[in-house]
Amino acid sequence: MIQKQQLYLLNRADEACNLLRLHIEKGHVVRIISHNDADGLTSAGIFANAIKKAGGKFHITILPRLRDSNVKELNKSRYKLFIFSDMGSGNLESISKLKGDVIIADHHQVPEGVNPEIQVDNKEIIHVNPHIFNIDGTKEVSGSGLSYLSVHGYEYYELAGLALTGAYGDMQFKNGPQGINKLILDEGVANNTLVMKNELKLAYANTQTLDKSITYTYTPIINGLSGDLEKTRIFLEEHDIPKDKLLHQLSPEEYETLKNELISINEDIYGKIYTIPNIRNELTNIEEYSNLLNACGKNKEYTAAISIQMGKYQQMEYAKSLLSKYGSTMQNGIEWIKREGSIEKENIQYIYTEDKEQKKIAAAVSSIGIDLGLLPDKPILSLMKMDNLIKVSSRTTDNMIEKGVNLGVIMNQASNNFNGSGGGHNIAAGATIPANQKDNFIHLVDEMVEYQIKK
Ligand SMILES: [Mn+2]
Repeated sequence: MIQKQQLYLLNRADEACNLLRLHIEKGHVVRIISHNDADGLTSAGIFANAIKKAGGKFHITILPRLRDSNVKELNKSRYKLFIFSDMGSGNLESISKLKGDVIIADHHQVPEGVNPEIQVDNKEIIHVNPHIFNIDGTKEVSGSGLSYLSVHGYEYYELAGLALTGAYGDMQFKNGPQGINKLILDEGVANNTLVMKNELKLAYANTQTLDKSITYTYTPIINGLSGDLEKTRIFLEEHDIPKDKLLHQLSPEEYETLKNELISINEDIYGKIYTIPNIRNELTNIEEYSNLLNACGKNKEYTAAISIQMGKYQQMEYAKSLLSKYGSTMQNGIEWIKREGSIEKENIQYIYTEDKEQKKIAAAVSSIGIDLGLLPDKPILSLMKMDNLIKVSSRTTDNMIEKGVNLGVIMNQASNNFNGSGGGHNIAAGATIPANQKDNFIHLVDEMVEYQIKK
């Protein structure tokens, strides 16, 4: 059943599709600007695939963060249609000054006090954002889902897999797909472009040997094994399961043993997985696909990430090596959290790093640290030093959201207070601040969380 609010959003996305079609028919090169995480990369991949299939041309730029200066720079070019995906809702004013038509497919919160319905006389700006229609953009649809909806008029249902891959990357699958994500899943299943099956939910199962696959699994947590390669190897040895095989290479007996043993640790380890049929083995599992793209993004290998999505696999082996390295860097990150913990304030906690490898995984391990019980359940900031700036990534849990915490609002307001910038979702948000304001920023965020909880 499609709800009324969802229908409004779908109608808005259809307007975007009509505008895109118009520009493709006129032979315009479409300018796509998207985010560097798995969600942003699949958002760009969905638009790129759709435009190519429809006979059009595109030019993609992937950015870690959209600044007003990036938007200004775009005005020097003569594109007639700009698409911002998984970003843009935080930069409506500068985007409204662009000379061409605009589609924004973004699920981030619009900053407080800004009207999301921008109207400019001489051009079209179509803002496809769930928050405008009171739909939860944190759980029910991601940038990739909105991108999928924005090309939905073309009926390229084979892109449903990428839509869910991005949503997974933004951690929208904690309780299975909901809302718009569920609609996309159902549509994919109905068109045989997505398949659901019951399977062990091991990370990287199609690309990593079992010992690593189990160690690198954090959703769900396998207590005693997640993040601990040594204990995982002992566990496999004890049960006569070869550590250097891939999951699908196990004999039926070995598979049954592994399945039962893992279920006895955490029953959530066996359940529904979402797969894309008729694609290379490494990309069948949307979770693994998402991790692969994320690893490319973290290493700024955007061309690899986009070309793999377009079915060009020259850089696949390289992408897999990045994924493998990412897995071991994550594991080192868990060791780091185990060893040093976080620095606790009254209402929040934080970790700080200047190390290049740790910066890649700080945000991810901070929330896993909470899931593993290594860290307390308080909102966590990961502070990463970049020259004169500090990049802040903040995460919290559903439990804290229920108590009133909204990190998107806090990152936006607290960073503005120190001449920085920021925003995002209630559960995960980011900011950039001048390095010399670190302690003041932490103090302010601590107070703001206290205020939100007490309100
Ligand atoms: Mn996103």
